[in-house]
Amino acid sequence: MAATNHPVVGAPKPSPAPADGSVPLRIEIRDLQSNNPDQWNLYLLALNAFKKLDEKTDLSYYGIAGKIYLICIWTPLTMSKVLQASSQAPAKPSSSRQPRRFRIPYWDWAAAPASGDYFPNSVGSPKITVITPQSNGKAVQIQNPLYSYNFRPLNPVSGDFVDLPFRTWPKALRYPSSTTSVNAVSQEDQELQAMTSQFGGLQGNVNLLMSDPNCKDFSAFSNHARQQNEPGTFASIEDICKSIHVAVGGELGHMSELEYSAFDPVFWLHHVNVDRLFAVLQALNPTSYTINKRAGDGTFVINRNSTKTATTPLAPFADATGSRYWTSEGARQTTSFNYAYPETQRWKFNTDSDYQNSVRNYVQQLYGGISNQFMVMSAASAKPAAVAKAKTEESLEEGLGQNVREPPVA
Ligand SMILES: [Cu+2]
Repeated sequence: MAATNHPVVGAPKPSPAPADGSVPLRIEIRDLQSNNPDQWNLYLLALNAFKKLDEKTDLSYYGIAGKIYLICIWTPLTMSKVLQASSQAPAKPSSSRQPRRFRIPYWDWAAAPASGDYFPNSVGSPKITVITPQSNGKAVQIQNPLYSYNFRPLNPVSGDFVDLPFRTWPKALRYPSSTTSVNAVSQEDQELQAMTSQFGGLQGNVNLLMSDPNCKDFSAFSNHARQQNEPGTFASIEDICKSIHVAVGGELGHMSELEYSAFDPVFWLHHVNVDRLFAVLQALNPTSYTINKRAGDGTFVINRNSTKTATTPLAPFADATGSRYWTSEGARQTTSFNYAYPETQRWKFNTDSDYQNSVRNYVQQLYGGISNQFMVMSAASAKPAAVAKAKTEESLEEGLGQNVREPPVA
């Protein structure tokens, strides 16, 4: 592959740009599916088209999944932009599908799903229903682009797939039925079981990250390096992130192995959610977004023992110029990349404290299940709890409302 720097600029702004500074939202996958069938359809068609791009090109699914897996947080940006481009084609000629408003969805594995599918049905099914440009408005079944990735061709001599059994499997697998057979299949019931049984712990850990004073510092909530040396600091996003990889992939499933994880399409839904949790944490702790530290061993873009700060270039992620790199300072706000989350619609609030209250309400509503019940049971605090709950529902409605209120489709 050519050593080209592809600028990371995010999906395009809606045109004309809204006067209030709002940007389109990334929506939870189950909400996107049930609240916005048209964008959902667009997503599946775009992902399908994207996965068929020539594996030899940098910006194919294969090119991105195989080469950029190293830096989990940034890959969905790249992915979102490319998916956006793919979404243009199936949308034509109907402009009402609003491909410019399409944003890659996330899978919130720490919030209780209304339908009880702790692993989304839409990701675990081999087939899925869509309306294609050729199907005359009728729903037809296709191979589900969220289910797996078929290697075309599998190329074991390229060096990408040097490990057995990965170099023999023609597609990405979850809980492979055999670790030696070329014909292994995914065992979907197992990741559903794992996600269901681990749900309570995941929800509690996310709540802890968002609420515990020990987790207010970026170095504490972002990674587990600190945990080893400083007892008393617990869950980090990195720890939670890893546990999802393993719960979804199972033994020798693609998600469980760093080098191969991005070939399972659920990787992107998962990492968009990690990006979202960072955005929420930053909203709650706006001055804590970087670590000034010596780099230790270094990497292929970071010199050994060099000091990293908020203005250190984040190679290889080039900005719009194509020749300079993003920095932590420059990449603080997701709005710089033309997207936000239901929780992080800053433009709706007059003051920082109103905004933070709303974010805290979201966190309580989504992840604070147990403490919420406790408060309601206590007579003294029943009223404040009820007020907080009502406020939260209002904010949630506002959050999802943008998606729901989009102009009706033709
Ligand atoms: Cu990851």
